[in-house]
Amino acid sequence: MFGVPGDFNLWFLERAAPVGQVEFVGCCNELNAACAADGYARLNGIAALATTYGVGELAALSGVAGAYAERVPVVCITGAPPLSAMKNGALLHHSLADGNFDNMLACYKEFTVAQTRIEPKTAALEIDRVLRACWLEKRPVYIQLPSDLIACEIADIEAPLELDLPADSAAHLARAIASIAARLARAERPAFLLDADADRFGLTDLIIRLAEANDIPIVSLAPARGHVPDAHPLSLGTYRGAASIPTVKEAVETSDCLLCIGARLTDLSTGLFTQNFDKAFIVDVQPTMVMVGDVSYDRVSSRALLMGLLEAAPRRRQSAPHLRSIAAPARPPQASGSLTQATFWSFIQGLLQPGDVLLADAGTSLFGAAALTLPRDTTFISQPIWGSIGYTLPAVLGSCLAAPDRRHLLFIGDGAFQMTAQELSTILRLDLKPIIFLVNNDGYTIERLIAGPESAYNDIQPWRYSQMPAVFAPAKPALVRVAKTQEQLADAVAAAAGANSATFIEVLLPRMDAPGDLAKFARRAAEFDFPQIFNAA
Ligand SMILES: Cc1ncc(C[n+]2csc(CCOP(=O)(O)OP(=O)(O)O)c2C)c(N)n1
Ligand SMILES: [Mg+2]
Repeated sequence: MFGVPGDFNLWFLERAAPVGQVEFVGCCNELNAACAADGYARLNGIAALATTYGVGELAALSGVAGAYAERVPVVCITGAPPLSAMKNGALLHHSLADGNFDNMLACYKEFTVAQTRIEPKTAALEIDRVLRACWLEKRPVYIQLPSDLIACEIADIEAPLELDLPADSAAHLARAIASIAARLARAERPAFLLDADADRFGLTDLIIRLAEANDIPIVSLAPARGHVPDAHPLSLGTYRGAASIPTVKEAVETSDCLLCIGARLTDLSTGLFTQNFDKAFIVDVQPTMVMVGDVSYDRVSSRALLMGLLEAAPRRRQSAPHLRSIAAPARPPQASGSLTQATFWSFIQGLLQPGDVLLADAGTSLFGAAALTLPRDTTFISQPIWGSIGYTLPAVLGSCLAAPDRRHLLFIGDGAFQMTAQELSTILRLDLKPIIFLVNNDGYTIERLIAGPESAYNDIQPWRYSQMPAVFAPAKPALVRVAKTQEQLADAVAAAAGANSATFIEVLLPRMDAPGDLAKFARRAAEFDFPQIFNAA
């Protein structure tokens, strides 16, 4: 449980921590706590956020919305004023002093899948209802806990929380399986198109088994990066609409049976809506329903459907090996010279190890990291939909706590770092050991590529980043380096391998340099956002 205490939640924290099953991690602010909970839940399945009424919970809201958009289960618990005071409309601190105590819950209603204000009579039922929704829908929920209810006792809990999905409709399930199996039998070019849901609902292994049994190639959308190992013979790569590599584009766009798992065709996932496939060939698998062409089957859970297909689908003869574009082996970086985006990411490629957790913040970091070939068992954490800069620094706090034995590599821009920098102090306080690459390119480069390359609004105050670890945690060890050249980067990384502490490497990159085809993407984003200005030009 990540959060910040406040008078209305103090006794909740007092009671919750000694239970011994929940560790409370105090963060510097609530936005960071929400992102840390999100990072933790991505690896360990679920996390909680504890805030105080009004000031705390509203500060967390962007992080909670991010968890909603990216489909991450976080239980948000707010300590609220005493029930009686709220019912009487008392003019309290942390409220608008207008007697309204419904506004916070109303805000959270927009960004969570279930909400409740705990009252004595319904507490047991309501807490279970909301936790169940969080787990089953893999999205945030909101529990408002009035401070005076902390002494309220409920009857003993007799059975563990029921966490099964509501029963499927056997008839719908059977018809959906038969219909998809028939399509698969006819199909000459079936393909899987995976989104984040495949991972969130624990379906990836099942999908791989189904793909192997039927020789179906697998393509991922950006949010599913890293879920299927890049080295798997059936894994073709990431679909990005017109910007996809030819093998991926062809597999998806000429497929006559495209098995989409939770696919959300967002701007970033489709290279700005340049996808080109026929709806008639789509099987759209959602958590509790499936659309086959234009026929929908509700009360069909994705797991039961995939299991059914594994049994029912006719085994296809192994076809010729799928044309995969194997990433060119990373060129060993030249030994000398100033770093560029190209030489930096090529160096990072050579650094990756199986089992790494990679986090990449929005900005050039996400575009550079997304193009890496990932070794097996890599977890890739980013916010390709919500895209809130600064998310990854608190997220690495959460991911390190969730998987302390794995190596965590964070790539974050200077602009993003300035958003949530304080959480470096919590990372150091807890003796966590991520390797942080602070990509310092003197401001908001990704925005400069879209508009205003020289405009002051894309400038930021340069901080002396390498002194931050000492400022935030003077008594804690941290390996700190600044790398402007490839030798310095290589030295820093070699030192990190032997360091028994967090590593903080400030990497100096040119102001307008961008990885891969980001510059092209940025031009197209400008045309999309400001058509009157950029299409006319
Ligand atoms: C919370 C939030 N505020 C503003 C933005 C808009 N925004 C997107 S990218 C960006 C600049 C990122 O700069 P930096 O982190 O330095 O990355 P760079 O592209 O320079 O490597 C901004 C301000 C955002 N995505 N999120
Ligand atoms: Mg920058």
